[in-house]
Amino acid sequence: MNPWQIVREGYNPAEAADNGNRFLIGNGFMGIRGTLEEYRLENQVAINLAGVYDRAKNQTWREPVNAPNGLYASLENVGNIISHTQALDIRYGIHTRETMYTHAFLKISRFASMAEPNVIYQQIIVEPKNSPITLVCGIDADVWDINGPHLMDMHSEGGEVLKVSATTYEQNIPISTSETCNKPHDELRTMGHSIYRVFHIKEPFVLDRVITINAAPVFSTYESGLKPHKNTWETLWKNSQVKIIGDENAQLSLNYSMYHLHCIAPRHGDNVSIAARGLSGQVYKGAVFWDTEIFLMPFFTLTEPALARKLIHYRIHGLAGAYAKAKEYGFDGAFFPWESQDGGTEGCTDFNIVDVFTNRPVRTFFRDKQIHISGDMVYALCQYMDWTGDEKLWQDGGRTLTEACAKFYLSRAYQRVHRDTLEFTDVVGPDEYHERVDNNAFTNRMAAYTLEKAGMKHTVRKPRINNGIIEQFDGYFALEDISLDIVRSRLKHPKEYWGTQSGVAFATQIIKQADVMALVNLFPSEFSDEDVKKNWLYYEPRTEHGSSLSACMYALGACRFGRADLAYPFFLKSARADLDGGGKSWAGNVYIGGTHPAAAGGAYMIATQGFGGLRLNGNQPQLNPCLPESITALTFPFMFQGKPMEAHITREKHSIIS
Ligand code: IFM
Repeated sequence: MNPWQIVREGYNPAEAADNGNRFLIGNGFMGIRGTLEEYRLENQVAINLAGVYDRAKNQTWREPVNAPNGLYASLENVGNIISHTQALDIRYGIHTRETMYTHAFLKISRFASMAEPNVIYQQIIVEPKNSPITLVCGIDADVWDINGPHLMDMHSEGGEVLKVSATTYEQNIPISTSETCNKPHDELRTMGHSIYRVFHIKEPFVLDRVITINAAPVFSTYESGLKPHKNTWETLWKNSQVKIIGDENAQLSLNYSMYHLHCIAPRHGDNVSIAARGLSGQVYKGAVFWDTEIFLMPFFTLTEPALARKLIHYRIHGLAGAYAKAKEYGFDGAFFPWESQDGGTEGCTDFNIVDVFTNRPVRTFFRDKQIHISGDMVYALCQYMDWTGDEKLWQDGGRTLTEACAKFYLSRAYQRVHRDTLEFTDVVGPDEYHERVDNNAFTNRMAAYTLEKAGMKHTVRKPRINNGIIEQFDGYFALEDISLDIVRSRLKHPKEYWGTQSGVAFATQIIKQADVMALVNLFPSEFSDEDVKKNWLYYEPRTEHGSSLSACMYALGACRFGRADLAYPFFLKSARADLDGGGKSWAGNVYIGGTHPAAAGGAYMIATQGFGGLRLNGNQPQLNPCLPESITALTFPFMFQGKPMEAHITREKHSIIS
């Protein structure tokens, strides 16, 4: 098995959405869905731009913008498809398709340059078999949008350079796609604003095209773009690759996860972070959730601290939006957006789901009640500072952020007159199927952590514990305790949302995703291995894993009590989320398909913190491995307080080399 190669045989347009995620390429500035060159918007083709948002006319939801597709290419008069392969080289982010038609062979390769953020290189090889073939390639101006259209005043130009330019509806942000190529075309063709070059091909033919997004056209060749691109990838892997010995599938799957994380890291922009669906499209409004701080930060903190700092800085920069949100609800301090968009503004609405039965928007409480979000920011900041030793970030806004979040919690807290502890009522914890609950254990701990870090002396109410089991929120144990299968059997529609007060899970103990398990993992020193085990055994059968954020927390938990065998399937589930596809694509009538960066970040956490057992003990990194049977050795580089280190783990011994 080649641990750097993803291959799919056979031509199946029904797989376009899954393959679009599976074969994504990207360079942090943009993500290019892994669709075929001849596909158009109905197949979810997208060049998705990081951090560029728009609200289209008459739409309530803002979402990120897709650029006109400069990668379009198709053959005419080629007959039927005889064989077809789509492949992704995940070491260097190179997408290739090879198709044998009745009358020609076609191979197209492409990569989004890691060295030149605005640039995509494409090479088209056509080998006619017995009759002349026509190649049409250019810029398809019909852009896939979920809540569009976003591109206004579109116009196109053709000549040596093809160009389609437009401006966004809301803020007139210029968006352009340009294309150059290394051969003269036979004719130009236009369709609406789309513009194509046409080549009549009689002999084997190689065409190099360079597509630039929001930048001046680049005249170059595929080969010359490839070298700096590959060099950049080499450096990224040198600083991050986790080497797994003994288990090729685990190696491939983890490489794949980390490939995605590298593709979406916003190395080139300021005040940009990572959206919950990465750069795979407009789902979840392209917004940044707690996924980044809790599930992605460990990867970047350990492998690319400068990028991790940027991610925190995005939140510091977004404090104004968090102050505004707190004020909107009558609170002090900083209440961070649940779905953060450009500038740290809130993208989440009060009606985030559409009911499948009535097609009416449903009141959801993610925006106003999922208050653990502010504590998640403080947690990520402090973890970053502990691992990197970057105390300066505290002066550069970290302290302000922490104090502002603490102020928010103090103003949001509830105190009974006869008690001296603070409570947090009417909240939503990580388990979104139970809305408006009191004293969610995870939320309370995040609030307490924030108050501690801000130097405020207040006690927050601790969770109730029954026989070692932490009650997820007040009254949870009294809910109907039935199996996942029974709850599932109560569904009346495959797309039905399980949460909200009328959802099938709401009155039961079935939870959407790791909640208590997230708590015990994020605060490992406060829970013994035995505590973790008891809670794992209780909560796992009650967890639907309806979010891709869930599996990694259960894997990490299982490693705590030495059960790598229980962790391993959750590891593969996290690492292969986008490779295997098949995750939930609908929340009610709202489309939620796309890639799952948090699962990818979770896979990295499982490998390093779970299987490797990497943790800070006092001020020193240490290992406490829990290797699955199939893995005989694990090595990985990481940065600790400015120094490169390497963890070496086998079943017999382990060490950290600096
Ligand atoms: O942040 C998550 C949330 O925890 C569950 N629903 C999806 C969000 C984005 O991944």
